[in-house]
Amino acid sequence: MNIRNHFPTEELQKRDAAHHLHPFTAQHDLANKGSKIITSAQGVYVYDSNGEQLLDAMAGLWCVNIGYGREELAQAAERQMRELPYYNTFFQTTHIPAIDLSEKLAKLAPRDLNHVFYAGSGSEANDTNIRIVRQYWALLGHAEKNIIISRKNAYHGSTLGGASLGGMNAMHQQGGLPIPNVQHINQPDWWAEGGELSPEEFGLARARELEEAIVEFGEKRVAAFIAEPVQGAGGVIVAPDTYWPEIQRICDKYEIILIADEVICGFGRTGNWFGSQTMKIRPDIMTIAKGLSSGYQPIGGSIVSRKIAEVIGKDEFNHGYTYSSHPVAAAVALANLNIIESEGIVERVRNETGPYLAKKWARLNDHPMVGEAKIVGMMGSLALTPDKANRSKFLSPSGTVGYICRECCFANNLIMRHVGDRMIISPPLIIDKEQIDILIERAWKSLDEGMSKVKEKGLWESAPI
Ligand code: PXG
Repeated sequence: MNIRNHFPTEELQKRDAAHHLHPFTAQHDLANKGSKIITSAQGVYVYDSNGEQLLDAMAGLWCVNIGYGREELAQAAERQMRELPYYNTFFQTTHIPAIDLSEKLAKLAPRDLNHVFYAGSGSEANDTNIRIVRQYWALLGHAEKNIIISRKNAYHGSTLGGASLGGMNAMHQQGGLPIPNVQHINQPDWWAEGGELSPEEFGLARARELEEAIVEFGEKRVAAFIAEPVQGAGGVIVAPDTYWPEIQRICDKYEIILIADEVICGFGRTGNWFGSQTMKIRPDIMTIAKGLSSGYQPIGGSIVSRKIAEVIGKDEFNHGYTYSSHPVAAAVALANLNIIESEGIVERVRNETGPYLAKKWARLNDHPMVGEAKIVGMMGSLALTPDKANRSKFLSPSGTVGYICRECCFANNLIMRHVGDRMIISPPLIIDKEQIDILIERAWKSLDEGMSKVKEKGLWESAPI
């Protein structure tokens, strides 16, 4: 128990419901139920207002890579706030945290990705990317090369640009999206959409949709392709092995800018500094956020290649945010990267805790409700099914069963989320083997309880194939 001195939970919930609008939430439903109030956190655990300790297998929102409670980051923020809490980099000025962080990122990023444009979030960074790739081609005399191809069920943010790049129908429906000249091809989700094809055949087929789209819209019109190395918010969808090499081939052949959205995959999540390295692709631009500061400060950015920086630099780039290269956020991000590096966190995920988690996670395949257990580094998913052999979906609307299981996880003090009927994890990268054992134990128990509830409610029924 770890109850701090604060108002009683019910009172806090009432005050929250009275004035606070939550993201991606049906507000009235939440007001009736009452939100869970998180009061403090340490390591891989968060504590709620009732004193419960929950294992945070989502690292907040895929971001707290170094875990909670790192004093060094608090000190970096405090130091920077005292020295220079704010200054902009618009009008021929700069500051030391921006210089230091950019240099660090240029060193960490692969190949010649060595210039950084900062934003306050991943969404903003993807908006920046839209501007960058269109301006790049315009400056080269190809203003008509302005179509960006993305994927259905991708998540690239919640701003108008980010949500347009994303392939979430529910988001497009609200607000008249996507913006013009953004097109979506199908995702490489073999479990849900592979049909009779082998994963390898399916991976190739889905990658070739990019080529078909380029041919359809015209090589002269397509500016860029954007994708997450592993789709995160879409349900931790790992493409079959054949997918990425083919995507790279197509981008090379047609000279399409490849944007790897590393907002989740970056900074160790997949066992390398960047998911692009794990998937062996060569992006021209990488979107970063989340693990960049381990979520301790809001900061995102676009790391672009030398070639793109060279072209963009020819003219004034009419774009920027008040908080682009915010000094406190930059100082905290740098302290975070130094910790990841000096403590060998990426290597530990790659060589030690990642393989350990992978072994344990694979055992969940034996659970009668799990059809597919996928894992890359420290991001994993479980496809829930009433009939493994046929890769059946549930008859109930997607998400019904996932939600029931998520509630069981919460009741077992495990924060494991659901996306539709997939369960997902993305724990802090500092999770140790003992904590992984606890995670798996709670996950298994929650799946058992979830399955019982699903059966009790008469929901153990397959959708027609
Ligand atoms: N790209 C990717 C790949 C992301 O996962 C963004 C861009 C946008 O970043 P910001 O910092 O603007 O949120 C994200 C964010 C979820 C969930 O439910 C995932 C994200 C954000 C909110 C919810 O899994 N990812």
